[in-house]
Amino acid sequence: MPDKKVIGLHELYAKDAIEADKQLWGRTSDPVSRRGFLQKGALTALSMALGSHMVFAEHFPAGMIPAGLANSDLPFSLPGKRAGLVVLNDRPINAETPPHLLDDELTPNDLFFVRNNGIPPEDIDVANWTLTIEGESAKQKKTYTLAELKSTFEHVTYNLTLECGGNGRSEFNPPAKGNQWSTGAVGCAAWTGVRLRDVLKAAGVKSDAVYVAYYGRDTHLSGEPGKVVISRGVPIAKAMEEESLIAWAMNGQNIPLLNGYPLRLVFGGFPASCSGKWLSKIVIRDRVHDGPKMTGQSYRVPCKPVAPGTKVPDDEMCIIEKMPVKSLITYPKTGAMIKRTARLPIRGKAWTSAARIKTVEYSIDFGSSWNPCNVKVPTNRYGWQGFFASVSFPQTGYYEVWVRATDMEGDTQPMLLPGWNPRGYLNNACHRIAVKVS
Ligand SMILES: Nc1nc2c(c(=O)[nH]1)N[C@H]1C(S)=C(S)[C@@H](COP(=O)(O)O)O[C@H]1N2
Ligand SMILES: [Mo]
Repeated sequence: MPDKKVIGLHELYAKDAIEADKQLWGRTSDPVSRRGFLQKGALTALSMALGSHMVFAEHFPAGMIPAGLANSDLPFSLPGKRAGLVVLNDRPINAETPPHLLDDELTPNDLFFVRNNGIPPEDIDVANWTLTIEGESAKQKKTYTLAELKSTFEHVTYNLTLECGGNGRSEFNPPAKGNQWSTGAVGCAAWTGVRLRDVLKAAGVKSDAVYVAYYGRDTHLSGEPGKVVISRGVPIAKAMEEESLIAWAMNGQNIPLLNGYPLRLVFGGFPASCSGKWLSKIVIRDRVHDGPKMTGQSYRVPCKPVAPGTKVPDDEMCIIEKMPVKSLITYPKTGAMIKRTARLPIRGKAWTSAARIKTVEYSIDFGSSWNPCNVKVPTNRYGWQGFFASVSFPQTGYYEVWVRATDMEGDTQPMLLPGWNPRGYLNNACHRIAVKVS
């Protein structure tokens, strides 16, 4: 087990002063005027994070965050989100979570990445929010208010990982157009709602049903009223899985506005683009859905591998369904420094669309040899799994810690970039961090 007292950087960034005080000093005190002693574990973590020993630690004001750890001073104003997210774009809003801020077992709502294709709805009237089920393959059309939805169907909660299909795009060469996500278009939350299949069954699913798709209440960037921003879907079998949700809560709270308040779909294991936000309509289709961003090259990869830079005609592009196995090192941050004699605790998350993660391994010799990590048991399928290990280094110098996850299907992560594709999807190459040992 990792040392419980080793405090993740995210926790230092995350908590308010009083909370940070408790974490660092083991007691509550006035954050500005009181002083106390850093606990040994906290000091180790701090020193590691700072890259050197904190001299005069006993004089460091309780609750204050060391300047060496302070994030940028840029004003940060995404509603419901915390400083530390990296904003790629503000119209539409796109923001990703740096790896060290994904260290929590479940991603806090205010750190969950945002991928918007349009503008979130304004003036949401929750009391009058409705969800309609219809489509060629629906036996009848049904409309529910939020209250009706909540009182009609069984409530369930699952830990579900959402990852944008374009996560990791920034590494592809030749580059792909679109948001240049590095590693942070991913998060895992406990989602509460009703099962999509219960709601579909209540409307009645005809035997010719092929696809289930969504419409949301966000507005197109053009401002054109009624113009659909994005309308994607999943094959009927995916819609019928027990973990496929229509959710109104995330980690026990309302879903943040930017993540789809008050209602969204959540499908673990599929590209997050299938998980429609600000959900207002579900259609049961008798064909593969053909809404905006479902056709052409969107969220598709070449059906057969192509050479980097190849132009691929639409009819040779296949819809992305299952997301590949992947992992992230969430502690320490890249650039960590450590003494030769110390062991470096590492932690991270691994996820897959398969039943679960089988193994996670780390390498300190650029993939020549691999050592096992301890992997936590998932609460349910599609919830990410924490892993940890304690790493020692044979001599001083520069190292990289690489991590590789393998799932129950036997699929594993490539060390180098996987297949190039025109839109830059599905990069599940091993995550790596730099470590300096002195
Ligand atoms: N209505 C609507 N739903 C949407 C989107 C959107 O722009 N509008 N973006 C999709 C994409 S591409 C992704 S990756 C996920 C992102 O979910 P998040 O912003 O909650 O992280 O939402 C999906 N659902
Ligand atoms: Mo996405």
